[in-house]
Amino acid sequence: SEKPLQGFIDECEREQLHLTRFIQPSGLLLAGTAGDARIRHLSANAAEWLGRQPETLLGQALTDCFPEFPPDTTASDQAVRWMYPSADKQLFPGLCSGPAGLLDGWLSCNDNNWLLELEPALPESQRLAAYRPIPHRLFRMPSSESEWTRYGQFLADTLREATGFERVMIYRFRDDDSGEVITESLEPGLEPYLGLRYPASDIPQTARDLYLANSHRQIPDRRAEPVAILSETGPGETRSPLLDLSLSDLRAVSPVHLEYLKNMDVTASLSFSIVVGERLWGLIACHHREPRDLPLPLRERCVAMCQALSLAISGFQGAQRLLELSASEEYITRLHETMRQSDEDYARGHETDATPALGKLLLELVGASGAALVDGNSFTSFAQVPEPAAIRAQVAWLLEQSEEHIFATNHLPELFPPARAYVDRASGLLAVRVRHFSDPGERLFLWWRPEQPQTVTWAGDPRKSALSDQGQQMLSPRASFEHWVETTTGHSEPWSSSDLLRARKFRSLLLRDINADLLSP
Ligand code: BLA
Repeated sequence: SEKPLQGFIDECEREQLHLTRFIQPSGLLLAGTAGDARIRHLSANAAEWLGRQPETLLGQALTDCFPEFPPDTTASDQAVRWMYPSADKQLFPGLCSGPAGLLDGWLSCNDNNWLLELEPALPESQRLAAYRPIPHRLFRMPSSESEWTRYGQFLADTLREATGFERVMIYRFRDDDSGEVITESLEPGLEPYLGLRYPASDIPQTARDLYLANSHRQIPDRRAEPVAILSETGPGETRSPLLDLSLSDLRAVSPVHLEYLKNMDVTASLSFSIVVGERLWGLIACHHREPRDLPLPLRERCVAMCQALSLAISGFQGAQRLLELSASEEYITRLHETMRQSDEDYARGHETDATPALGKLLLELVGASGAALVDGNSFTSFAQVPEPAAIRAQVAWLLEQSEEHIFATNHLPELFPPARAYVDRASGLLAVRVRHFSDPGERLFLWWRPEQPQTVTWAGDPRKSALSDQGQQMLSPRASFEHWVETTTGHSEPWSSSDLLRARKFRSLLLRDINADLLSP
């Protein structure tokens, strides 16, 4: 039934991923409280990697245990450099060595904890690959759709070569947090995932938040046994101190996600976050059926490539917004003049010949197929619109709905069931209210868009994003990624942010008029 599934998904959303007390065994962890050099947490595999017993490390100052740490600093600025929150993780190649050889260190610190993660150093044989410059092509911002397609494919292919993973996907989030594979590079013979849609619940919000703080996440082998973290309980403390693993790359993987990877036949996963304007725009996800552990400098080189993409997207969106803004300026001015003309004609009791021009401009303002201008009880409509009675019913519904100045939906029939009778004219509605507090009448602009049936191919039935294990009381992520085709009806093309911007600007011009009229003698 639906209930336990929803409960399970809620539980996933509550899972405190960053507070797990385990790491993956591909490295070791030393950690302490921000601002304090004492080692208070240590992964249980430290002895095997460093050749020292945990008791000789826990409670000691990190700087005493590693006299060489941190390199490149004088004693006086040591504390400032590394034990306080900083925006960037720091890489220390070949920081120390132990029975297993040379180790690379990775240091991070947030408001709660500093973390020093150690992993096998980059082998000599991979140095050339790690220090190869990033292809300069990636620093050039594409400007057309076809250039974007080529750019994405080039990045995915380059990452597949650089990582040796079998599959590299650019995975883009949509407004409803579901995601779509928009670009893919894969080893010949594998089934493509290009174009597939995955539900939002496949990546809980908590995991998304961690991607905002981290540029990548590596899972070298989902079958690897996690390693516990030992903590030092200080004098007078009854419980182990909190350890915040938000910035850790070794952080053990959630059991639910391990199951998910198994169901997808993935053994190693490596993903990079694409952050645009503080928002997680998407992920670049790499899959491999065999275990695969990429040395830190190689991962960092891939991160730089992914950040070039993030910057290119930001740059493109910014440029696009400026273009739209200047184009809409001119447009809105024309519409506004026509509007005034028509109002003046009306006020003088003249027949107005501005009406057809007004209709055309109104429709083009936001790319609608029908529009209406409602003044109190009367209205003028343009092109493909619902019946007069249906328009009145919509207006009444809208007015009792909300006080918002702007209302937009691309699925009106779902919110307002009578609209099911005319989906061909009004599956999408954009409404703008213009009213001054001293003005008794309500003026509304309505725009409609027709139904546009959409076909989405989901990787598995999204309603079964979680399944109950047969016979067991356990719930697990869905086991089937069989294609599941959904056709949505009663939906229109959504109103874009620039449609809404134009509507909003138009509204403010009209309001300015009202104010000017009120002030004029
Ligand atoms: C994490 N889920 C993730 C991650 C991805 C996905 C990319 C980030 C970790 C990683 O890179 O492996 C999902 N992976 C995908 C998708 C594609 C892909 C959509 O390759 C498409 C091609 N997962 C579920 C359910 C829950 C869940 C029902 O399906 C819980 C309700 C949880 N997913 C879950 C958790 C994590 C996760 C907890 C975080 C894992 C971690 O970082 O420890």
